[in-house]
Amino acid sequence: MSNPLYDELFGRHDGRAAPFLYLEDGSVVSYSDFIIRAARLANLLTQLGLKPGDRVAAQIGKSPEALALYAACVRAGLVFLPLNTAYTPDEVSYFVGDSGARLLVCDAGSEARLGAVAQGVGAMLETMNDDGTGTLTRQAELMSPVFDTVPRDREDLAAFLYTSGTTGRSKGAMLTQENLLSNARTLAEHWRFTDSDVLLHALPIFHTHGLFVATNVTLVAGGAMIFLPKFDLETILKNLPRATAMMGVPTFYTRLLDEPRFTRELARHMRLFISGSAPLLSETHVAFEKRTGHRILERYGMTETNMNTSNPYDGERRAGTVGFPLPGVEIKITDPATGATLPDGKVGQIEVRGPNVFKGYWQMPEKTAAELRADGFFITGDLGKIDEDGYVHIVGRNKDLIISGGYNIYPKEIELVLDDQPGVLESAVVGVPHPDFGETVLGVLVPKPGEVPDLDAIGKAVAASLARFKHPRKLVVENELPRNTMGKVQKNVLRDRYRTLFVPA
Ligand code: MCA
Ligand code: AMP
Repeated sequence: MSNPLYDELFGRHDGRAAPFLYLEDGSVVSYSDFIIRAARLANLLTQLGLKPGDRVAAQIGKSPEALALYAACVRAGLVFLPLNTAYTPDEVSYFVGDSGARLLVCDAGSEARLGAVAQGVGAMLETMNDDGTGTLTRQAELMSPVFDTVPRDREDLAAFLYTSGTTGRSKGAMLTQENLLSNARTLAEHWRFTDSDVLLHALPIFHTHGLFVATNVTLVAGGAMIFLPKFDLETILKNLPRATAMMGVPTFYTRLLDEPRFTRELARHMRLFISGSAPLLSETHVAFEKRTGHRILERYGMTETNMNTSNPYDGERRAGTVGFPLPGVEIKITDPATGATLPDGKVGQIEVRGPNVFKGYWQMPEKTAAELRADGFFITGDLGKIDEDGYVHIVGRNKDLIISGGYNIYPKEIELVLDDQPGVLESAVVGVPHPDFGETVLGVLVPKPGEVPDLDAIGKAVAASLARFKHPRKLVVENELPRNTMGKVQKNVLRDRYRTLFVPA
């Protein structure tokens, strides 16, 4: 028996001298070197006592070793659980506890704080720093570069990715080998990736976009990546002439357009710019084409489903749309009340079915049943329509979600913290337009009668428990929240009221 995901993404590159990663310091990691690093790590993980199916949680920076840890988990049949490096120990504690992770990997600077977290749930703790050093790498160096790949079935779990929910409690999306592999193959073919491609990779590798789209597509095609720790404009400008493709969130593209040194000449060698994770404004699409001659290819996906739709490679890349369902993926628009399929042109909830759709939420059968229908269609929570030419348009969300710079933020999670603060009767958190992040977080507080909430102290309390990107950029006080006749808070009224807070009207 084989290990389809390992064999196709990594195994077939064994011994290949071709470059895989170009690093910022000028060094290059070849495929063969990468496979050896991953094999040593796989040996170590096995020696630590981890068994196929065990979860490995990793809150680590972006390095070749971090990527090798992902490959090692796939090879050893372990479930990889990457975590946003911005998460606080409180947040990490929930993910590690809920997933039952047997190993937590973090950087040495977080060891003291996360040691208690790991101990609390009986997980082992090892370190891996931003530069790839740490206890895990040190021990791995002593291991054999040969490892017997653990056989896996396509339906076996390969990864957990946590995604927040409207109730404020994050859910572990269980992704199988087949989910990841089918999508990577489809995308590589659809976007024409080959072993001549060099992808400019400036996304984080703890989310679907940077790990399963950008990295897996490169691996399937056998290409290389310019592997940058983060999106830094200067570094991007410097590296663009060496790249053939880039994937990014809309903020990448608006930041590039704000920079006069980003010219047609600089983008001349590029074959493809892809955008996703948040809506790309039509204006950005148009301005980008005017500046560079390239039409950004927008696609649409989710943590639970990987990628669902994409604009065409050869045909018209239509601004303001997310293109067509990918080969093998079905999309339908349904009535949120009845679930009945709606005709083209009508707005409803977007549902998706295909080999890309996840297996369910870890240990949450009710939530799984509520979103994943028995016939295999997943209710995305996005609202959209299909136009007369078959292009899918996303027109809104049927879920209370803010997307800031490509990061998802569920207001409920922040409201729960705000509601707990002294002097606060209730709160509402909404997303308002932001010139750099697309949307940003605004917290609206209603004081208890006769009390004046201390906004500074509230800001500190939020900072102690939630990741920085979730913090409200501003807190405002209102006497009461607007409600409809059913008593439900009208967030649209608040969004309208504050829509010019960060962008002039
Ligand atoms: C950083 N900060 C943010 C964000 N990122 N605040 C709100 N939203 C953010 N996205 C904080 C920083 O901690 C910092 O705090 C301050 O904002 C300004 O930081 P700055 O230096 O401007 O930010 P940056 O480091 O340049 O990061 C911005 C970024 C980054 C490049 C847009 O957020 C990013 O790489 N986003 C990509 C996220 C992503 O990969 N999403 C895909 C999810 P302070 O002021 O205190 O210093 S997967 C997905 O959505 C689906 C499946 C899909 O379809 O792809
Ligand atoms: P996540 O939970 O991080 O997987 O984010 C998935 C959500 O991001 C989707 O449900 C959409 O709301 C949003 N999204 C992803 N790609 C796009 C896009 N191209 N346009 C608009 N929204 C998008």
